[in-house]
Amino acid sequence: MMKDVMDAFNVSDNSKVIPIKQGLINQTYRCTDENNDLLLQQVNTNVFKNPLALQENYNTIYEHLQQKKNVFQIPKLIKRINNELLYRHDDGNYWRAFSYIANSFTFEKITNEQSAFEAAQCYARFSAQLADLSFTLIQYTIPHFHDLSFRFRQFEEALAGAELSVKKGVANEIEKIFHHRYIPEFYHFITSQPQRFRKYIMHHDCKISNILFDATNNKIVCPVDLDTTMPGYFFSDLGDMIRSMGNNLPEDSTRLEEMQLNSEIIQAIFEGYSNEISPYFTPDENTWLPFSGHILTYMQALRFLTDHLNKNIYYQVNYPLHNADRTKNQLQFLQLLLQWKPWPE
Ligand code: GN1
Ligand code: MG
Repeated sequence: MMKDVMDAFNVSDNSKVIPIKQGLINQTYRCTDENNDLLLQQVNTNVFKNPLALQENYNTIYEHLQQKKNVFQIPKLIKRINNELLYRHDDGNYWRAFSYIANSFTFEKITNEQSAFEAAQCYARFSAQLADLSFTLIQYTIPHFHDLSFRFRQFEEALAGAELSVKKGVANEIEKIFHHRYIPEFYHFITSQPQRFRKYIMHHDCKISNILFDATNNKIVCPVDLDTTMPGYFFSDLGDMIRSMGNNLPEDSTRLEEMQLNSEIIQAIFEGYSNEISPYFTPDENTWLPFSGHILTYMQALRFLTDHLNKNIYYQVNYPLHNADRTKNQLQFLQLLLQWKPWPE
């Protein structure tokens, strides 16, 4: 199978193929020979129903960034003969290829405040660079992706359809989701005030591992994994950074008594992000920016819990209670965020 894919992108048979472990969604391999160094990636079509939309968005973003001076260069898409952006294997799977940026590396885990600051600055600059790109040129690769009202409805449906025994096992978590109901209510308020809260093109997956660093000087090269880059509200990117980098434990750790909120890292993220983005945001967005982490952490707990109730149809799991454990972890982190900066009246 791999050979067909390699042939499709003109990768020679004697290339060195290394699987790249990243994320919960796509399968990626690095292929290297004397002439080429590229990433082959299988698109997860359960998640991304329209793989061509991913590729077209990528091209649009790539070309838009090319026109800007002195900004990061994102990896180039490798096209097939006759300019095709995707390869569809006989087994129905879709594959694509990117150039591998030489001498780059990613962090799995944030280690210091300086990198957190720079990563946040990078994601903010990315949105800023795309601020003059018309929304009509970007396709919604996952409709309602960070739409908290929609996520709440999905949760309610999953709850209605779940087996009693499954529900009983996560009764506490279900209760907490309802307890923090004011968060989806605040989201509803945001969406009902279009003058005060606008949309911007956001990355929507701002993990530290989605940033390439230069191995020589440790400077940031560019953000990668642009599949969910599309219009969204002010909280998405900052919120996901706080959620994913501000927690001292991995998002599926069960050692909850050891969980700590890393306030220095969160402050660095906040500064790096808000310094760059504030001029673009409305006064209301700037006021509510510090609560981005609460919204995203709640949304992630909701998504993991929904998937657990649905018996794990979306996220990859290593054991049956994996999504339940992820939910507990995210709810604990939400609790720490609330204690750190109390939600206003
Ligand atoms: C998924 O696979 P990864 O890490 O890029 C998910 C994100 C979640 C994340 C939680 C398309 O991202 O929204 O925050 O898992 N991406 C999609 O680990 O659903
Ligand atoms: Mg991703």
